[in-house]
Order: sequence, then structure tokens, then C-alpha cells
Amino acid sequence: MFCYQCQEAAKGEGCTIRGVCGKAPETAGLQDLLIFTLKGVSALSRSLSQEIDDHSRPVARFCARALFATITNANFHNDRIREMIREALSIREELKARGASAEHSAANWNAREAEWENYARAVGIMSEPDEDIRSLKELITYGLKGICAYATHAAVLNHENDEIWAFLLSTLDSLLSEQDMQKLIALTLKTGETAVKTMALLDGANTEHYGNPEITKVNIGVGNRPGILVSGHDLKDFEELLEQTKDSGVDIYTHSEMLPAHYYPRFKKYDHFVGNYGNAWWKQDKEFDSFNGAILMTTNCIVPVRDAYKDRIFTTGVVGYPDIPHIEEVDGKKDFTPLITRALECKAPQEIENGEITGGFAHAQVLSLADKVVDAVKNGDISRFVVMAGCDGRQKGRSYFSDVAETLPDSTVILTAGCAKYRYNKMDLGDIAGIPRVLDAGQCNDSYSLALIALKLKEVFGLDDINELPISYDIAWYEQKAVAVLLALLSLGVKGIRLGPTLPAFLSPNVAKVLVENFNIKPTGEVEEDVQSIMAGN
Ligand code: FS2
Ligand code: SF4
Repeated sequence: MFCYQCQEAAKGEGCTIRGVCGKAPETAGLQDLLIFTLKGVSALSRSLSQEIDDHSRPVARFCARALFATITNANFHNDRIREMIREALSIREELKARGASAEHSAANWNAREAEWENYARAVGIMSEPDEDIRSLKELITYGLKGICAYATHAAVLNHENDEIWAFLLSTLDSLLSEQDMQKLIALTLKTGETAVKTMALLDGANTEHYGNPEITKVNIGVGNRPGILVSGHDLKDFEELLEQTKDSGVDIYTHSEMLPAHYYPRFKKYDHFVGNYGNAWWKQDKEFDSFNGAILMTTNCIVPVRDAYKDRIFTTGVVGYPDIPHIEEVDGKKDFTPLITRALECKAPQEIENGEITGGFAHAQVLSLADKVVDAVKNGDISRFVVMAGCDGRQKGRSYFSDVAETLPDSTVILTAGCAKYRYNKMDLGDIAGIPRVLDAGQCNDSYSLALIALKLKEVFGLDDINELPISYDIAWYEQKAVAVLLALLSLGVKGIRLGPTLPAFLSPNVAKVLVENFNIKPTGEVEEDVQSIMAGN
């Protein structure tokens, strides 16, 4: 196997024996084969029409879901990946029956199922021999995976954009044959633009259904009834589960990236929606144990399941894990009865902390405070905003982000989104004229809100360039949605981003050079020096 798509790639180079995440070589191979087949499907679909129509839209939807399933910590279940490959092959045949053709082997390979893992070796990441072309192609692929995750979330809420679907199919098709470095660089930026569009689409879907996030104090303690802990990012699953548990005697808690569900007005009417339990995804091995109740994984991030809670965890959507029950959607609905029944057999959660954390600072909420914020900047109370969005993870070096949050002067405001927030959202960093020093916009996709806030400030201060604002970017990354968010920021013209705790293994020296020269991207360094440099606007 070879995989280098996430921040934890072994030795900073790539996982070759088994994923640091727990991904087995067979799973890695099947995921490579799935992605290869999706490229063939896209080429075939585009040979019939480059437009998105009633034929190609379902093809794009399928490709998005399947790519989403290959994100780090989404699906460890070989049978489910095989099922997706079978579906891709059957779509391929349907397209051919309608007259589609494409020469590439991705559109025509034909190996018996028993041979798939063998065949996969020939189509993985390393099948692209040129290091720089490979680097750009993988950078684009990971950005696409993030886009696919967000587009899939929007699609389940009936928000779709044919431009995004067209970009997905055309880019998958291009990745088969494009060898021109400059064209791939242009495609990388286009991927960033499409990521912005997709985050905007999802923001529209979420706010239309659930209202605009608002300032909310979230309980981090526990109640005394059995609970269900919901992780991942899917708000529609969350809504359905809240409805189905209304009078069941079970309490609902969020974990990790589901925390922002508390900020949406629509979910506040449920009395049994009790609080947030625990921290970022990587602490689930301990926190799922002490939670005592049933657990639902709606999207990434599931980590290798421990025996301590194996008999009370469920997956749904694109998530998969061997021997763990999966709740399927049937006719647009999910029946969570098995999960609820299991929860009722469990003890109430064990308290691991108590108190409250505050969040809900997405664009509408922050813009309603715009006058206050602008005044605080003008009179010097706020000297700088530091965008510390992104991911948390296991790596020790990530204490850098807590240390930066603690070291930043009291006149700074941290803008955050994604699970990176757990490194500092329980610290008492105080407020500036009533504005909390940590403003949490929501999930990783809500980084879109942070971009909107920056654009609004640029307008209010009458600046020509977003980089003239007193905003610095100190971003933590882990998986491929963060790659989409990073490309989105670059496409909006943001320069000088610090990225950590390490730079992506998939950036070849030449590709990294392009990013440094054009966008002044730099790795995170020492806390004191970085804070000084941030405060000096560098
Ligand atoms: Fe946390 Fe990073 Fe959200 Fe993942 S913010 S590890 O991309 O999808 O979560
Ligand atoms: Fe390794 Fe990350 Fe790939 Fe898992 S997703 S195999 S940890 S690079």
C-alpha cells in the first residue's frame, strides 16, 4: 500500500505497511481501485455530455459519495468499498450501453473480484511516475474529497449545484491524462474556487433548514439518563435522531465535530439534547468508553473500534467498520430504532468534565455584532484576529496550537472552525469588550463563515486586498477536508498562511516551492517566534 493523504502519514512520507490511522493494506488498495474506477466513470459520462443533466447528475452524486468514503477515518470496511466498486462498474456498463466510450483503462479494466486487490497495486498513487505531477494530482484529489464531503451533506438537504457536479466529473476525467504542470496548478486553484462554492452551498443548506447559528452556551457535563453520543458532521442524521428519540427516555450528546449542532436554533427546541461530551475525534477511544451509552458515527472520524464500546457503536452514511452495525437509509429515511434500543440498555454517561463552552459565531451572528467588532478594532482594543481553524489530531506537536492560543496577547481574537478548537476552547481566555476571545464558527466547512467575515471587514475598512486586514492564519490540518479549506483560502487570495503541525507529505519539494512563492505558505515554527511574527503582521 501507499497512502500519504493525511497529516499522520508514516515518517512524514507515507504509510506503506499499514495506516497509522489503522487502514489495512487491502482497504487502501480497494480505495485506490475505487478512485481509479470513478475516474473511468467520469470519462465515460463526459463522452456522452459535458453538461450536467438527468443522466450525469446521479453519476456525479455517486462519485461524490464514493470519494467521501475514502477520506481518512471514514470507512474501514472492505465489503462496503467492494460494493461501491461494483456499483461504479455497473454505472460504467450503463453508460457504455448508452453509447459512451473512453480509451483509458480506468474506463475498461476488467478483473475478477478475487483479483481486485492485486490489480489495485497497478493503479494506486505511485502509478504516476513523476513526483511533481503526482503531487499536484493528489493535492487536487484531496481537495476534491473535501468538496465531495460538503456537496454530499448539502445534497441530502436537497441543495445541489450543477457547476460543482460538472467540476467533479471533469476534474476526475482530467486526472487520468493531464501531464502539464501549469494546467494542474491552474486546476488546483479551480479546486479551491469550487471548494468556496461548495462551502457556500452547504452553508445555505444548513442555515435554510436549521436557522443561522447563534451565540450559545453548551453544557459539557452529563445528565442522569442513558445517552446517545453523535459524532461526525451530518446534521440531517442528527435531526432525524433528535425526532426519533423525543419521548424515548434517552438523552442526546454531541462529540467532536457535531458540537456546532448546538448553535442552530432548530435543534434548541429539544429538551433531551443535553450537551457536548468530550473533545476532538482522536480522544474517542477513551471518551466512548466512559460515555457508557450508544454511539452513532455519521461521517468520519471513526478510529479503530475498541472492545470497550464495540457492542454499542453504530455507523451510518459513508462510514463503515467491520462487524459494526450500519443504519441504512430506506426511501430517504433512517430508522434509528436499533441504536435507541441499545442506548436504553446502557448506563448514564460518566462525567469527565463540567461547565459550559460558548460558540455559534458563524457569519450572521458575527456580522450582527459588526459595529462592536469594528469599534474595538478602531480603538485598538482588538489588535489582531488570528484564524486558527482546522483539525485536531494525535500528534504531540499539536500542543503548539494550545500554546499559541495561550501566548497570544489579550488584545487578539481567535477565529476558529473545525475540531482544532478543542486545543483551546476550554481555556479561560476572557473577552474584549464583551466579545469572547475565541469565536467558534462551527464545523470545518464553516471556515466559509470566517472567509465571509474577513471579506466583510475588508469592505468596512475600505481595503483593496484581504491581506491588508489585521488577520493572520495559523491553520492546523489533518485530513482532506482541511485540504479543501486550505485551497479555498488560497483561491480567495489569502497569503502568508502558517500550516502545521507539519506540511503535507504529498507536497513534492517543487510543488511546495510553488505554494511558497505564490502564497507565502509557511510551516508552523516555535510558539514564541510565531506569535511575535503574527503580531508583527508576518
Ligand atoms: Fe476535524 Fe479536520 Fe471536520 Fe476532519 S476539522 S479532522 O477535517 O472533517 O473533522
Ligand atoms: Fe496513513 Fe493517513 Fe493514509 Fe491513514 S489516511 S493510511 S494514516 S496517510
